[in-house]
Amino acid sequence: MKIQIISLFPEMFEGVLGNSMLWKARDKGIVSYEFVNWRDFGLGPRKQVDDTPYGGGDGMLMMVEPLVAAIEKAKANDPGAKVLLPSPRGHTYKQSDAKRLAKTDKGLIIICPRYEGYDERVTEWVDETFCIGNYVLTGGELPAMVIIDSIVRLLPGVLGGETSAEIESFQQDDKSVEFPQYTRPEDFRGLKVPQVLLSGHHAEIKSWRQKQSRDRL
Ligand code: 4FV
Repeated sequence: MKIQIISLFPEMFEGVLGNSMLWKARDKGIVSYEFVNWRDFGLGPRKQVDDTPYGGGDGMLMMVEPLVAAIEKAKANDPGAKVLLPSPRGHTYKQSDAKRLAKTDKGLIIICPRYEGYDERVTEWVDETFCIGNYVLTGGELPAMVIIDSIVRLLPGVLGGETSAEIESFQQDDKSVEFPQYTRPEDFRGLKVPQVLLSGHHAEIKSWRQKQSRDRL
């Protein structure tokens, strides 16, 4: 899977994409991360990429021209890629979206907004807009990292035990959270591991775990 990231701050991704599973996935050739710096498409001598909002209002907006130029550059690299835009105006991003996007054989182009937002006309070049939560961030880089992490870990060959993704939270229905889990020691400062988990009775363990799984609060 080719993942292209359009950002003014590509260096922000080094720590996240350069470590652990996301790095191993790249190392195994399962995914590639490429950056398109949309400053390169800025207008005029000062490579302008933002401007004041029509109709007034505080702050600056991302201009449509530099951004569409950056998207078209990324599309030229991967014509079939899906263009994703993290934004508070988007659909709430869920595990089912991660599963669906991980299953597509298409590449991804993820835009990372900055400033107060973007010129709405850019959405003509966007396939899906996602909101990762009802709070406001300084930029789209963190939402992009969240989306990338949630998709890449589902790609075949990334997670160690292939099955582990199946039993985890939100996997079946975007709302059920997985059962609580324990590991050594059996007794930590008087806090004991539930006896059933030490019993070896798999059927009892299975039903205990089902009872413990619940919908997210
Ligand atoms: C956001 C979110 C988010 C809004 C203005 C970036 C910021 C700034 N994106 N889910 N919540 N974006 O807060 O996706 O440009």
